[in-house]
Amino acid sequence: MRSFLILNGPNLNLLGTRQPEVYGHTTLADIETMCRSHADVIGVSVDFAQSNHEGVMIDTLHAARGAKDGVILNAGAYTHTSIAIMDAIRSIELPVVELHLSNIHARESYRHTSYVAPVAVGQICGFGPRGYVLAMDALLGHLEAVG
Ligand code: CA2
Repeated sequence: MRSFLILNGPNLNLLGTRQPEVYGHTTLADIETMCRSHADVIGVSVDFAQSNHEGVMIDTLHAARGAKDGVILNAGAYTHTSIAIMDAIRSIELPVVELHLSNIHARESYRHTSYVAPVAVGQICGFGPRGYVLAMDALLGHLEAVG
């Protein structure tokens, strides 16, 4: 069975509790439940994690090397700033799908740059919580295509 890490970055623990006009009413726990039930449908296992700390996220990515088949990463605002996370993704030699709830390209210009994008197999953004399920299908499809 293929094994995915779904890693969420800073402030995403607040989903559903603040700024619902931007990020909606769905909590991160709701998203985890959605991912786990989709994992059962498509026959993969998932680890679901969140951290507000760049170094912890990097440690979690390092631990995925050799232990997971791929990563779905919503790096939050670190997407737009973190060369360290970009380097970590490169170092783990795993396919990473970049994910955002919002359409980062339709928001402020400082969100248009992604340090994750150049080292990801692809990016899904703008579809809200359903993007996680789309990302799981995309990652599995990618793994099946590359063998
Ligand atoms: O759209 C996304 O998923 C983002 O990764 C979310 C990040 C943002 O910095 C990225 O540009 C796009 C922010 C997550 C903050 O989540 C909050 C949720 C509720 C209340 C406050 C923040």
